[in-house]
Amino acid sequence: MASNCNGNSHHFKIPEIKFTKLFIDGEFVDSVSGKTLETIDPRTGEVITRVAAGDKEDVDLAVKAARQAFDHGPWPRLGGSERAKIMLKFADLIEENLEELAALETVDAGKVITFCKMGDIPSAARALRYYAGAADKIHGTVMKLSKGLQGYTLKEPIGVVGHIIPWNFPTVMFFMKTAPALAAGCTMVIKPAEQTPLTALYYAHLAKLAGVPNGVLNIVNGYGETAGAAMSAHMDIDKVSFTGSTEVGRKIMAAAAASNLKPVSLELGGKSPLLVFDDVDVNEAANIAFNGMFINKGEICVASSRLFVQEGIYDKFVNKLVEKAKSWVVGDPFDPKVNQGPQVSKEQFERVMSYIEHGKRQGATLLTGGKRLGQKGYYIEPTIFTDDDMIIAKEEIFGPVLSVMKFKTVEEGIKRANLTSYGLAAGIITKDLNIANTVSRSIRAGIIWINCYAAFDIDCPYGGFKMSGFGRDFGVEALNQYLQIKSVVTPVQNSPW
Ligand code: TXE
Repeated sequence: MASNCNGNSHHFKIPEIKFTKLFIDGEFVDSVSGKTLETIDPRTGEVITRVAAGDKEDVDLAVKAARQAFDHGPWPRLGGSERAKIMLKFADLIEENLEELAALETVDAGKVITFCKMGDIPSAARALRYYAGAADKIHGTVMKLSKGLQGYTLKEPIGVVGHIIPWNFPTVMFFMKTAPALAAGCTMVIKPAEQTPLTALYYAHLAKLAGVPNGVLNIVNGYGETAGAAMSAHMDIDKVSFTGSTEVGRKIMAAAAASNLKPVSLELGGKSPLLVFDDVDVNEAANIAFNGMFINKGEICVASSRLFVQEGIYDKFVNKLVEKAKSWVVGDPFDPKVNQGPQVSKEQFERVMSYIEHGKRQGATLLTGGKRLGQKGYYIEPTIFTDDDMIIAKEEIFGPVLSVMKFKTVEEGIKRANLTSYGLAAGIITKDLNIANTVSRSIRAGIIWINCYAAFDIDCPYGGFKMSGFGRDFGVEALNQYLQIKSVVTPVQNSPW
């Protein structure tokens, strides 16, 4: 391990926390119960601040405001270009406050500041601009029907949307869900993860400054079992969009079915395979594979956590990975030299450590890492096991733990890659176009990267196959998730056709 700079935390200043209340109907308000929740600095385990904790009553108030804004307010009735104008302003305001937002995200989620500045926060502005560009291009189709009829379809906003989001990419998730919903003309209630409530409240403030009307965008921080459950069971929420665990995804779907049958879209976890073939440049491929796994401290749903390396280069490849792990800097995420910050919470830290212990007990070979770093905060060494068919290679760990496995033939690689109940992402590294094409068609996953990994673009939809969920974020597909189609049919009198 190159370094662990836990002890230096005090060198980096925590930004001032300006917003700690719920945001309902355009105002920052306390929760009805007066309850609050702690948000923790994962670098130290200390409390950053307390924010209002919403419950069913607060969700009811937020939904009421969103309903009113949808049924009677201007937002869904504005021309698309008018909504776009406000969204573009919102994007500009995010860029103007980039430094502060990046620091808030870093202290709340333990994400490295350089990535927050270059990736997460700018991606918010990008998402708003992308969907603003689509807001005035929402078209139906005209149909010449049989028996003297003609018809057309209208794409209408689906209504009041509930967004339930996780803690690993608080900003990216916030905008991958709210930007298309705003463009569609929906109104919404957002429940950020209880571990990372801070940036969402700042975004609410900026939305108001940009001119998003009251009631369109409401934020109820709170716990999943209370605020989250109240949203999925709500009779007046017309759609729920969720990213999180498979277990909670099931609960949300059941609650939606038992209430008003609202449609849901679910982006759940993964255990994504990356296949590396003999013909590659080992150094380049090892870079892709290493980053695919350890970026964002392994707290990324598409992490390439099952790495299959073809036998001809296996030994050399594994050595390269270990080399990379040794020069990977784990430490205070505010330090620009650092590659990996702390896991988001004590709970996640313990969960990851227990998987590591389980791997050791099951007899997996530990190549590097496997230990906590420092005495304070939730830092874990980048950990690499070689193993086959063990629990650690099957279940989503959601931390810096990689399983490397050896394979012989293309057919075997495909078969083993598909041996999972998940189907979120996969990667292939090869110079052979035919192998790349065959494997990409054969793997059951929502996004396949060839000779790159975790290469996201707002214009490229992604989402799950199998138990990784359904529905798509990003791209025009995401916009369609917030629209519904109405068909209008009318007779054409005296038509000669
Ligand atoms: O997720 P939860 P957790 C996976 C990853 C991780 C595991 C557990 O494997 O280790 O899930 O993480 C809200 N009704 N992913 O426990 O609980 C919750 O408040 C409605 C993968 O943190 O699913 C938060 O806002 N909502 C993933 C959100 O759901 C409920 C990202 C996600 O939390 C609820 C995160 C309920 N009953 C975790 N219970 C990905 N796909 O990227 C909780 N929530």
